[in-house]
Amino acid sequence: MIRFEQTFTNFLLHHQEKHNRSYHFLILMDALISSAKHIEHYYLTGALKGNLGLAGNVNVQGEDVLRMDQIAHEIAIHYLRVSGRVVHAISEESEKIIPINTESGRYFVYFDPLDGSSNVAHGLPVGFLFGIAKRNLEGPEDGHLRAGKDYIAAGMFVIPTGTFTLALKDAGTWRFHIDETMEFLKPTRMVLPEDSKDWELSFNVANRYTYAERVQDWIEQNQRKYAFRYLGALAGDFHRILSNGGMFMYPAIVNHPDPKKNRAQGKLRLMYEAAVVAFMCQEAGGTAVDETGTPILDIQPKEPHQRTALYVGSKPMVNDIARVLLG
Ligand code: FDP
Repeated sequence: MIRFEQTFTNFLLHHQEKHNRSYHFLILMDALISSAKHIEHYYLTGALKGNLGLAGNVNVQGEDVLRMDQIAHEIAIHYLRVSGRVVHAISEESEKIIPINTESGRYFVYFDPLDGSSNVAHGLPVGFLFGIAKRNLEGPEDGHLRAGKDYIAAGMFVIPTGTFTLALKDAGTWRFHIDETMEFLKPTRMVLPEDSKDWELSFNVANRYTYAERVQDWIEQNQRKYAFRYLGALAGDFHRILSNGGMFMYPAIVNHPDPKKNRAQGKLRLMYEAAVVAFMCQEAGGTAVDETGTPILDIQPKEPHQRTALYVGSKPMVNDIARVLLG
């Protein structure tokens, strides 16, 4: 007997129909899925074709640009453009906001097409993360940058593993798997497990002594209770937390022996990293805060590439560290 699973398209069509929504969002999602499949193709053959190395230039944030970063950015912008549904996009790979269809576009898309650069040379998992907000359809639209609480959806592809996770506002977080025909299938609702037996803690241990003392103390008191996992690519690490529960954190760096290497504002980008996983986490029953204990989804971005510290995962654990952070 052949076993058939529901396709992503079928799932989304039913979702839109049930909530009396337009088809525009489907066209946008089709563009993101086409982008992810295309990026995945380049990534899988990257080592063979020499695409996993440096592009030879440095971006505005002072980081070496990888050839795959450029390819992934170009692919995503192409599909977003032809969708006709995007007002403007913010990409990790472009300093400026990218105007796309400023007249009749309907959505704002904030994305990082290839997140987790230290894994690229090895062909190991990276993420394509995105958040989506909607333009004001009732009145004038000033195009201001949206906080995570104003996203209507957020998701991530873990490339090249063939997994895709999408959170829809007030409708849950869903995981899909790619099949041999490159179709995403089998919607599975993700809910963070309440039972702490499988909870994990995920952070870069090498940074541990550069964190604020109160964070170091919290780690000291809690580390023995949990398994420890760190892949070095937010999408992959957060993928595990969504399944097993626990917490991923990238705290502010305030005690580095070389003060120039401190990152008091945190490392991760608010609009296309932290708010994306915070949105997925909230829809799965979890929560996320920054270094001051403020909910990530409440932070109003002031600029496209704003950074933040991030603590994201199971509510009891994130609330516990938030209490410490709030002092
Ligand atoms: P990367 O810098 O390697 O692109 O901001 C992105 C990110 O990866 C995340 O995906 C990842 O969780 C984190 O930074 C890894 O940083 P460290 O190498 O400092 O641990």
